[in-house]
Amino acid sequence: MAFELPPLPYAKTTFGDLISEETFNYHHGKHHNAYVGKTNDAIKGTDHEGKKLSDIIAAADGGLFNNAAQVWNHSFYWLCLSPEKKEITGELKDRLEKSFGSIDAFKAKFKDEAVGHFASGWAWLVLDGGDLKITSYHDADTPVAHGVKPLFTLDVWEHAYYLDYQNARPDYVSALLDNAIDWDFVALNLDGDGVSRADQG
Ligand code: MN3
Repeated sequence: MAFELPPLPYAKTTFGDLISEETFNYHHGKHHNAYVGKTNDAIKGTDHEGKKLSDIIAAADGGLFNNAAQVWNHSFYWLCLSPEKKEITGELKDRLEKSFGSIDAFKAKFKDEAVGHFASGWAWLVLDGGDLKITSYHDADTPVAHGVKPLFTLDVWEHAYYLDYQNARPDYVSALLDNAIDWDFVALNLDGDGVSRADQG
């Protein structure tokens, strides 16, 4: 069965100035949708047809890897966002404080990684072994291909923020980190396998 563009888990108009409806129209409706279409085109009639998205990411390289990884990364990213401001609580709060010193210090370090990442890519909070780590990967690259558990991501490709923030990536990262992250979803990933949240097939 072909992969599908997953519906957004909220209405496109609910983020106000943080993420505009126009950004969702392009980012979800055109960019993410194009990665889905190109992945389906690339696997048609090959051994990859019928496989899970995560298994294709693990096995593929080149264009198929890039498109399949972008399908997964975007599906995961939408789940990390919330139109309602949420607080970091419970076990996630405890572990972030233990790993980074405080919630403010975690956010500052994540922002440094996301803003400092050169050109296109993704900033991530992952579980590596038992340790919480902040990292980033270039272009389409994804924790799915690196054996670490994804907990949270921000898309730092220009298409994620240019319509709303122009070239001001720091403003996009700060605005979302402080106002638009579903920390309940992030906390859920501490116990789940992470990858399955956005897998298909
Ligand atoms: Mn994107």
